[in-house]
Amino acid sequence: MPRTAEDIRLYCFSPGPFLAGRDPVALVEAQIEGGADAIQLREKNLPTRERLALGRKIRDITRRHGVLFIVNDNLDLALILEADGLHLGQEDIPIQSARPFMRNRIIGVSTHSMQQVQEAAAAGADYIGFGPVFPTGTKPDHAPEVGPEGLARLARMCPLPYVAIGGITRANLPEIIQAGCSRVAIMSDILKAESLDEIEERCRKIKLTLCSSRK
Ligand code: 3NM
Repeated sequence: MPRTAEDIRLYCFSPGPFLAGRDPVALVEAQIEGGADAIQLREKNLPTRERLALGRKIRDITRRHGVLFIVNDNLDLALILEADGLHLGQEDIPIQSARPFMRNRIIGVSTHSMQQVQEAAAAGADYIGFGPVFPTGTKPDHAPEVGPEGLARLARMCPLPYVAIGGITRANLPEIIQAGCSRVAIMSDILKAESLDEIEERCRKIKLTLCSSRK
């Protein structure tokens, strides 16, 4: 069972823009059944109260399955929901401000350059998200792509567990692994699947590929 950021291989999400009229809890459950190690509550378009209500349900399932539950952006929700971790973007509150509240819980940070990686490490992040590796429609106005080359450079210097993110698919996963990375965060290539079974199956294949790579 994953306990720390170190243990994460497959990092998944609440459905956000990929809900398409389906049950968000079932979508999360399918990803967990397929082997997700962490679920991030990322619902930028939901009003806070609805985000909190969905967060409660996801907290319940992740706890039952022993999967890490991480809240994006909102320290208040992370605390109310007793999340295992908080994920911060470059424009969110700094790690130093969140740390006294999160104490020995996980704090992750989105980074898009080596300088941001170094700053996150110095500020005491437990893991970083690094990307976008490839172009992605999921995050409008994203930073320039770092590419597999950027990821390979990171692999040589990164003092923290890092999760590759942005445009990662089953098709380009070998390039990520080739770059020395064995932790990925994926939204669209999993959540665009039409059925719950297919979501589970995609997760299972990705997880197996990650776990059979050595790093
Ligand atoms: N953060 P998909 S890219 C949430 O670069 C997010 O920090 C990114 O979704 C970053 O797997 C991204 O559909 C979108 O590309 C990930």
